[in-house]
Amino acid sequence: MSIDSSTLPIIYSEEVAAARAAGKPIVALESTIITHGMPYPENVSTALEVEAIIREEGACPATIAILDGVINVGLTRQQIEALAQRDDILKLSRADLAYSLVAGKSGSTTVAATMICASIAGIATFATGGIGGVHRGAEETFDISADLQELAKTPVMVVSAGVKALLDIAKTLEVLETLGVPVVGYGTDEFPAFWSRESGFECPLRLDAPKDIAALYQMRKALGLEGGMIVANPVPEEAEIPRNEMETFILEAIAEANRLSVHGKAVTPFVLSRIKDLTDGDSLVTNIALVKNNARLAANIAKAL
Ligand code: PSU
Ligand code: MN
Repeated sequence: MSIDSSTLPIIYSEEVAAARAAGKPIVALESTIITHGMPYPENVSTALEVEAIIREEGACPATIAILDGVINVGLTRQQIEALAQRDDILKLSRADLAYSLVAGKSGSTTVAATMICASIAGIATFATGGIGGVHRGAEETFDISADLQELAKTPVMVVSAGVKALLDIAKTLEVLETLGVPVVGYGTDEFPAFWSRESGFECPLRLDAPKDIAALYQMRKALGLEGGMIVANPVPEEAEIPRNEMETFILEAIAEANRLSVHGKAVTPFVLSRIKDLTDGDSLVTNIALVKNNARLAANIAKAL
């Protein structure tokens, strides 16, 4: 048996196929946020609203997932709804993407796996909520998201509201610097912390216009530098939860995760869901607002490219 890049199991939705043929700007979207990041039914409404924002801005949304062993670039409304309600969907990253294809399984793609699929599909811009990073206590657990290494390898720009404040932000920024990943604040000098506009850390780089972000991406390519970039886009002010308010809930959620020995892939979904309960759903409202905000910016960067 022979498998190569020409026989990859990959299909494009009608909308994405048409956009590719017309050379229209496309924005990739991940599906782990649907299956493991948000509860039903907010996961469905958010996924559909995020797609609508990208269309409104004049770009084409491409939500990516693996369905029965096939990479789907662009999902129909029915496919998003079905994915959002199933609880047997694998959370796929670089380590298990190929496995899902060979085993004929269905899985949602994390930031890392979405970047890989987007790159295969020739899509350079990707919007999410927050990338994975170095977890607090990583010096004991070694829990560092594969998203960081992917950013060092795969040429996709990821628009993110910084990194989730449940992570160790200082260590995450250090690792990104070591890996040579540009971290660009959009209109901000402060690195944002997902639910909050402030993290207490400076953003290494700053650009204020989508066209400049597109130019930076092209300049890196021209220099022969591999890898992607993070565009750090702070949550809109009216939707933010201040950092000191969040910290109490984060500490409680992490302590609970430790007590229950939650580990590996389950950590991020567990902590997100506990934080949602501890904040009476407020963290979810903020999460939804920041994803939409990132989708709008990503569409404008894709247009500038
Ligand atoms: N952003 C969100 N919600 C999420 C995630 C990101 O707003 O659920 C997901 C992304 O798919 C990211 C993953 O890649 O969490 C990180 O998981 P881990 O820490 O296990 O690498
Ligand atoms: Mn992890």
